[in-house]
Amino acid sequence: MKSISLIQFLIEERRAGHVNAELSLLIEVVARACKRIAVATNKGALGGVLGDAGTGNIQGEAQKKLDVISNEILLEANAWGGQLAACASEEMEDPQPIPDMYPKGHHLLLFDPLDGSSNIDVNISVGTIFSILRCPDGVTEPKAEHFLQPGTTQLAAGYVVYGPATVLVLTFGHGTHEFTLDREVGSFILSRRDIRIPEETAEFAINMSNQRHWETPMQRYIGELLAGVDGPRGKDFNMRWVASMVADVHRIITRGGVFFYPLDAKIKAKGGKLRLMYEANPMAFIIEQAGGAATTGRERIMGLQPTGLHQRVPVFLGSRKEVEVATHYHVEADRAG
Ligand code: FDP
Repeated sequence: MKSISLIQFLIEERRAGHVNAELSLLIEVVARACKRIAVATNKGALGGVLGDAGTGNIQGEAQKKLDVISNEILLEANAWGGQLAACASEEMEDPQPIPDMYPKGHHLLLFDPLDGSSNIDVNISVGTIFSILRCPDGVTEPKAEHFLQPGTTQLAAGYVVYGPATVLVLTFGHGTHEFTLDREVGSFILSRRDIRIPEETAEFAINMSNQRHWETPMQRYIGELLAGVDGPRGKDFNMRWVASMVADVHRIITRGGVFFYPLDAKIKAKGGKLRLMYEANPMAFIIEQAGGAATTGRERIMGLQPTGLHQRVPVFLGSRKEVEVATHYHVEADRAG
């Protein structure tokens, strides 16, 4: 079979009118930066990149050295290319403007440079998540408010999982596609086109240690899955939890399943655990484009009007029918008051 590189794929998609030149170049630049992050993560202890950076991000979370390195790689790679008006990252409170010495483009890039950082030091898969928006017309110096666009307006979204293989999963609204990094050649090669997530599943991902803090409908839903073949669902469910969202989502993209980070009493004041703009929205776009569903447990994630760059939301995503059942339980409980 003739292999198709990411660059070839993007050229073909440009010819089909699915992506414009500036956006396809931006995707290439992000993918190139992720190759450098893959090299850094692969070096592990030998690269002196493990452990804490000794700093905290704006959300009060301890930063790992690789969080900081990955953030710098993405910022540096994207500063000079001329496709961006500004960048925003989990690791920075405010958007980063494009330095005056470089030309500015029409896009806004948001990213979580290294998701699942608690897994870095134990050699478990981590990843990068990104979302691309259009910079509003006439805005030359984008501020946080210009990034606050609903997920439905995303032009592209993707993630790279740094696992046994480095894999890029990408959408720009015409299906979800997977590319695997050929390390010898240094290119991402198309490995799955138009991925489809099975509608039904018997596998779920959730941090069960939070169970006692969940809301009643979540307790009910997971309780029914755990009851298995003897319970109301009439089948046994299996559980998987990597604690790297990228790895858990990649499993779902590969063989179906559902992922939940619901509201619980500990995180209620914050609105949830995962960040809307650079975790939930891009993952929701990728999942929906593969035929799955993504909600907050109450409404479609991509329909939310964002209120803050670092806003958090509950996340339910994956195989459509299962997300629908869990969401229905929450909506029904709210209606019953
Ligand atoms: P992390 O904080 O390690 O970056 O993005 C947040 C995230 O990881 C997700 O990748 C992961 O799914 C989740 O948090 C893990 O949460 P728990 O610590 O509750 O397991």
